Amino acid sequence: MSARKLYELAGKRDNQVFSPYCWRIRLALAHKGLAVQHASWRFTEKDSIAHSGQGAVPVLEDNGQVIHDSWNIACYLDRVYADRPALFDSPMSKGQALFIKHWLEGVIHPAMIKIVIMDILNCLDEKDQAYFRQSREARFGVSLEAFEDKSPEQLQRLRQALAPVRQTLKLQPFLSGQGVGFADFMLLGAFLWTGSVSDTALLESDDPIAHWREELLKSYAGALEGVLRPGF
Ligand SMILES: N[C@@H](CCC(=O)N[C@@H](CS)C(=O)NCC(=O)O)C(=O)O
Repeated sequence: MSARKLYELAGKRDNQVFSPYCWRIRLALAHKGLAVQHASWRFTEKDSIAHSGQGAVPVLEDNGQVIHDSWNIACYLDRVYADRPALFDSPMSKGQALFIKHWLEGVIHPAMIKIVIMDILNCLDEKDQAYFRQSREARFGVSLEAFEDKSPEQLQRLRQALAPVRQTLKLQPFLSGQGVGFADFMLLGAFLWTGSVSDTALLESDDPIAHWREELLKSYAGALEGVLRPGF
């Protein structure tokens, strides 16, 4: 058995993984060429990750260490496996990736979740549905049905919010520059999250971001095999 284990959020099926934060780490491990055993986890299985001292995934076990939080895990992987391909190629790029993390989580995820909230609910294991509804309705202050917005205007708001990515990709192949880095995995994680639960097209097919996404999906196909929704 691998000494490395990643707990990832799953839906009805064990291989229906969809958390944006877990995708980041699945991609980061693949980038570093580190083998890992995947453990499917549901929201209501708090006991199985209690040893991490909190209740959210991803959680990584690695040679006796238990690390949680995708950003912390990425920093840990780059520190401990510094001889492998980098997630951040300098302290400065790490600092800038931290800005991208907060921009994604503060601007892009919220714009996306309004579009796919009911798709997320529908993909969840039965035992998670009541927990998800109750915790998210408390967070958003309205019913999930009232929160959902699949209107063309909401899609447009998301596409406009992604303009800095489009501008960046006109001048360089990746968010991280000339090579792929954790900033790319954080954005790709957001698209894998929405694409794993929903068939709503968030990008137009001629969007340069769609091209970037396709290229990365091809490069990391091995890590995504068996867990991508058919047709993604
Ligand atoms: N800041 C954390 C966020 C992790 C997180 O929110 N994970 C969600 C799954 S997408 C979770 O496990 N939530 C537990 C819950 O809602 O009870 C990270 O980057 O890893």
